[in-house]
Amino acid sequence: MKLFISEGNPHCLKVLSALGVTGVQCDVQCVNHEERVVPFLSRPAVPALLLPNGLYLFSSNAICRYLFEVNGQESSELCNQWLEWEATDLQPALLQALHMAVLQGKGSEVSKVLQSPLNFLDQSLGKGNTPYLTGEAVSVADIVLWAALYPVLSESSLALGEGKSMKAWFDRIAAMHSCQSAAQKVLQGKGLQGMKSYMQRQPAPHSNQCRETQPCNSNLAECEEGERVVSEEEMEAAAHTWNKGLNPAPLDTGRQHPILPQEGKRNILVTSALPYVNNVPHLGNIIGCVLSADVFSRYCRLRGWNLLFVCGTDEYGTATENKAREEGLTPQQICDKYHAIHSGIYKWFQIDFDFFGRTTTEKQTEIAQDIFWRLHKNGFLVDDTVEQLRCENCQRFLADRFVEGTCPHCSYPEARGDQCDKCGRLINAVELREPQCKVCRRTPVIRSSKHLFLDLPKLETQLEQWLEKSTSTGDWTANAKQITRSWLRDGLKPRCITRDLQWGTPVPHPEYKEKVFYVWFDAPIGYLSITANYTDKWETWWKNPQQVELYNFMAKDNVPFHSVVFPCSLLGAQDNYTLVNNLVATEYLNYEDTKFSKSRGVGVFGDMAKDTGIPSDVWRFYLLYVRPEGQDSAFSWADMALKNNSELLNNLGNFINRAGMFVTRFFEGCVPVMDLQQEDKRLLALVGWELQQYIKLMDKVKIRDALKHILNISRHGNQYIQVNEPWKKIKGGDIERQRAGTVTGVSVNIACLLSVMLFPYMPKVSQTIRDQLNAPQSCISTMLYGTTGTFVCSLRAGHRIGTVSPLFQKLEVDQIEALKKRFGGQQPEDEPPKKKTTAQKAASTQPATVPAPAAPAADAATVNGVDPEKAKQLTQAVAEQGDKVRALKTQKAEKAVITAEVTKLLDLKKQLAVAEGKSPEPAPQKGKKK
Ligand code: B3M
Ligand code: ZN
Repeated sequence: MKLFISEGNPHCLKVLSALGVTGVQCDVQCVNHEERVVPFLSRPAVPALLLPNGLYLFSSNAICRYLFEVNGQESSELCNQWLEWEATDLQPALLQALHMAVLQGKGSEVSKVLQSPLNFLDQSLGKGNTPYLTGEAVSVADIVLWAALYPVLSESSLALGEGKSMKAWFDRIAAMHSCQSAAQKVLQGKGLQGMKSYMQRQPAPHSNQCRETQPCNSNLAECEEGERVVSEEEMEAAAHTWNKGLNPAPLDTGRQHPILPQEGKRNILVTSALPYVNNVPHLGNIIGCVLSADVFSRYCRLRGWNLLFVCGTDEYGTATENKAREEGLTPQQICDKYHAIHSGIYKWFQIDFDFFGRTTTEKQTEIAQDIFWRLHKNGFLVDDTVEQLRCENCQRFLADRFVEGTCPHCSYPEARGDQCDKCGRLINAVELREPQCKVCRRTPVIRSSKHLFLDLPKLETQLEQWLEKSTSTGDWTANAKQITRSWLRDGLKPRCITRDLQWGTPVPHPEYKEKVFYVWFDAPIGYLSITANYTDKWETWWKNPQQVELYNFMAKDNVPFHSVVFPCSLLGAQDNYTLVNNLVATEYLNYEDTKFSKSRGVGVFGDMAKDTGIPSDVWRFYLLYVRPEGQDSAFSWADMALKNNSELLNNLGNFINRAGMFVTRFFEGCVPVMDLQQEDKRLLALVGWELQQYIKLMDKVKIRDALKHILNISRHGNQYIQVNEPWKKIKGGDIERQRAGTVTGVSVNIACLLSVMLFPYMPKVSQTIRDQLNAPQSCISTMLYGTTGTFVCSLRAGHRIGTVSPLFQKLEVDQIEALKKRFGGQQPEDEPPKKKTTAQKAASTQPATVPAPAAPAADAATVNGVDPEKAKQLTQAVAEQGDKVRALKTQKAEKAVITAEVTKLLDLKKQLAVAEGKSPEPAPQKGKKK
């Protein structure tokens, strides 16, 4: 028997799960989506099962049923009924939902499409009161439904699966090992994104699908753009609000430093992960923390909340020492140099910190040592002796990634200090045979050294209680919750907080005089010390959980340190610290179809963005438009040009410019009198609704989703202008001219509203619009109204606007091509490609999500099996896969997942060896590497 599957195909998830659960013996072959496995079918059909007698099954439910039957489990009538329901009722809705989420970026609207089938499932499970759909044991119906729903229910950003019974059922099946590994195999750990290429090949679902299964009512968003039905009541309410005008008590925009918590106000403390000082941040780093935190901070200030936004460079640690060695400077000089570079970059990106500090300050020493002594006094530190490798030549202890040697298990000569890339086993650096210092290649010696450990097991219960509260009352992104859960699930172990280094905060304990704090113990304390360098009253923020709401922004690899380790330090120190209430973690941003890499010169780094000639606001817009919110995403030049030209220029800019130009040309620069008709009121209601969605999403830090609602407003506006043709009506009789006036007046007010909504995303453009409209300062109070925000007339009849000019410029194809070439990672022609050290490779932090290239095929470029082009690709793939493996470990992913990725890595290495003309097996002797 042979089962044919294709990657990213949700139906294959069903059959692979069924295969795993039943344990039926069967070969599995992965093919392209287009592969014609079943020769007599007019269209390709995957999955397909070739039976021993040469016949085929090619519908996923039939295959699953067959596998269960082979295993002696005939399906019951109830079971068949569920399978029918899945195929006829659930599948069309799922197809529509996946289409929206995967291809249209409308993840936030998926719940409308799936609500009714999910409710049905939940209720049925609730009524049945059995663990599985058909009783006490798992049946083919459970597997089929689980697999069908897995892509959407496991994606927590879609916010589905609220039904308790359904959730319990789903988790029960998800816990089965065979289902997990099937999901990993099909979606490759990429979530919905893993289905993209499959979805692109599917016919678009009927757009009126959701109409049929579930009629839209006015509380629901449109199923398609512009289709939202607005009720009479909504229209009247919108017109009423509009007429009320702006609240005379405007938002106080002046910021008085130092900002301190205020009684009776919402006091929000925002941090973004402290960027490592020893590197220039790339776009992925920028969107992951500082830019996201900036947008949210700007939004909160618009809402009138009292907010402090702090950040700074993370300056201590081995990486800084190494950089100093590389550049021939002292660590302090490196920090000074790069701190200035970071500041410059963030300034250019208009990151509006209240304070941007650094971790190498006296306050840092003071506060870190205070926390240390408290932990010590409270009995949360334990000591232990650790054997470590020390290079006497370099005079330092070697961190795992700075040592290499022969694997004690498989004798692979290039094993790293933490793991062997050949056999995949984890290694303790001191177990390596013939270890070498990677810097000088001498042999290090084993030294034992006493270290201090934070007793996490002792703090675990306290931590869990606090987590329970924080995650249920605050906004934690799904990945943050999941990563934290998996750390706790594996049980906490004591963590070493000291290091044998010089460049760090000194450990004050007399027995550990020579040591410094480990960076991940020290760095988060930076948030406190940076605030302390901003104001003496820093404790009013950091020791004030009753009054302060803390938001931490970061990329997902930083999560465990912010959700487990640092909170444990603070809990153990027992000084009423403010702990994180909202943990906002992004996924990864890739660069085109690869990842950012300094060493390969791939990608745009913070300092280069300004040299592209593209304005900072446009950079911000695009990065926020593709913000890896809920799933990985990619920066793409072509897409950036497309979004600039379609969304900014043709949609947003065009609308705002037209509105202003009509006032200038037809009404001598003064806002005309507006006499609202049904059609105008309908637009006010639509705009008001989009504004409310924007606010709802922003309140939940769904920054990317909220941006789409701004663009929806200008789309409504453009349509409104297009239908009403004020440029024609202005030439007509009185009634027509008045109509032109109303349309112009309403439009220019929408433009004004847009300027405010844009403020968090594009601060300069926002200001430019308000300048062009000569808008009153009070207009930025729009979001102060209640909790939902309202759209009011802020530019009244008679208001004189300023000079209107275009806001955006087209990005031309050749311009983009040139930029793409410049940042694409091509080595300059005259310079031979540099061979990277493994340390450099290991230093790049973003895990890749790039699929490994297919096995090398002999082609014209291949000479004696040596294929330089392929080798280049594979070198990259190996580096990326290596990073991926490391990242999974950092995130403490499932062992099976890690093993699968390690297997891939080893396979890629073999392919690379072949492409380089070497033997795929590691060389028998070590020592050749340099
Ligand atoms: N510097 C890691 C990073 O930038 C680290 C963050 C510290 S936050 C306290 O990914
Ligand atoms: Zn050395």
